[in-house]
Amino acid sequence: MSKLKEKLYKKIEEWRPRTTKLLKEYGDVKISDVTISQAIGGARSIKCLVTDISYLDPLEGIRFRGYTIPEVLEKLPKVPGCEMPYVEGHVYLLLTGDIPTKKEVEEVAEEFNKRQHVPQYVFDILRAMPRDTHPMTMFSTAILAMQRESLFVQQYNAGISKMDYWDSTYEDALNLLAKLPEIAAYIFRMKYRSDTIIPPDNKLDMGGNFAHMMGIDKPYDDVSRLYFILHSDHESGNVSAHTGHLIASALSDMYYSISGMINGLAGPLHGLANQEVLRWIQGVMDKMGGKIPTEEEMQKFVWDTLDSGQVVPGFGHAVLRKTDPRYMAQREFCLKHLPEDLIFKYVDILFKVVPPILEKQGKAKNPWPNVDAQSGVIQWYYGVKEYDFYTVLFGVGRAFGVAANIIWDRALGYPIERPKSVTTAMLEQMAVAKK
Ligand code: NMX
Ligand code: MLT
Repeated sequence: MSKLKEKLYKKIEEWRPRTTKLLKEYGDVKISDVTISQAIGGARSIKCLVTDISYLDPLEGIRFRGYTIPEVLEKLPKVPGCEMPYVEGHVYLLLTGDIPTKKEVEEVAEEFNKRQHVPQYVFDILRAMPRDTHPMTMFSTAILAMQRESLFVQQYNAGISKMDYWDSTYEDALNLLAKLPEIAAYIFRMKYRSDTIIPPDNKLDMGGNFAHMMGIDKPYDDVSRLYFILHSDHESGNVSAHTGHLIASALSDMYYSISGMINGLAGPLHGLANQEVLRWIQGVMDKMGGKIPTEEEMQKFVWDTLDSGQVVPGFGHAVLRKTDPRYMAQREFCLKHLPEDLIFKYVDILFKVVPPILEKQGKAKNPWPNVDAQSGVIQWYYGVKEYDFYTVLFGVGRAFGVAANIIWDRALGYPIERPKSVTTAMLEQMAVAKK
């Protein structure tokens, strides 16, 4: 058994009695009420999911296993000569809750290296798809195609105990996660770089190897590490994490679950917003003939978007009520590495003009920018100008958090998810009865 798996096993054994005790002794304690507007309005703020991988405070933003983003970036072991930590170390943190030592990170990197080989049939399937297929469709399909590899399915069919489900789920997770950077880079090079594929270099860490396979020089390795870490998890109610959890709750395996969560991430109100931000900014740039707009000119573009009934991409959030710390982490990177970049300057003006406009319009509950407002700028600067690829990068990162959640769901024996629905007539009756 690998050191990581051994540690995880110990943590699971320690954790199980906590969940059992809560269920047995306090199962009827009420933690949320549900109103009609929540039932119709996307279950907003209803507390009915449990995860210990990350927690999202509306004013503070995300904490991964209790650590804020600056703490994660500071405490996790760094790749020698680089600014950013190993993605492998972040995976260790998400899974176990502990900050790993350098040696523990190297062991995880070794684990991933051993599992990295992508079966040829995955590439064959990608190549058989029309080249103009959206990269998220390709990414999801490639993951789904590997479902035949699932060890969980084999072991389930062999009749293993429920207590052991997590073990083969963990194996599936590591096998799949190890392959995602290569699949993503393959899609990119096949679609956008005249089909010139760059094979992996097993001597590199995950972020370094991804930059190498993308064919982009330093500091794109650090950009990749930062991206994968920042996008990894956002507690469990967001569309992608919730979709992954929901699918897995039917005991569908990791491949089905991660492919499904990628499909949820591909929506413009969720992960696809990062491509929408760049598309929207490009539209503004075209109108401005490439020059930097004044604040007044930018205000007009924002109002035009709102007046035409569209949302301003990259702003607003279902939970956050302040600027997303993931936005701030990327903004700091931009201020250090690309302060004079034209698109960064556009984003900077948007940071100033959009929140007061959304406040004035009075609809959005959160007028501040989210992670997607800033992420495309960095990609564009380092040469990834094909913005429909951006959500794939989000997806690689998100897979680490969703997979960690699913392993723990299985370890703690969470049941199939099945909320109850009511009819409109029932709501009307309940409403009248309350008057
Ligand atoms: N621009 C214009 N209108 C907005 C925006 C925005 N950025 N954000 C919210 N609103 C509107 C929203 O459409 C709704 O309008 P209506 O009453 O006509 O249906 C109203 O404000 C209230 O919405 P909220 O309760 O503030 O937001 P909700 O929780 O429903 O949705 C988002 C959250 C993130 C879907 C929403 O803010 C949005 O559409 N933002 C733009 C797209 C985006 O950036 N998505 C990425 C989110 C992060 N991620 O990576 O997933
Ligand atoms: C996410 O990272 O999943 C988004 O910010 C959306 C969310 O948390 O609802």
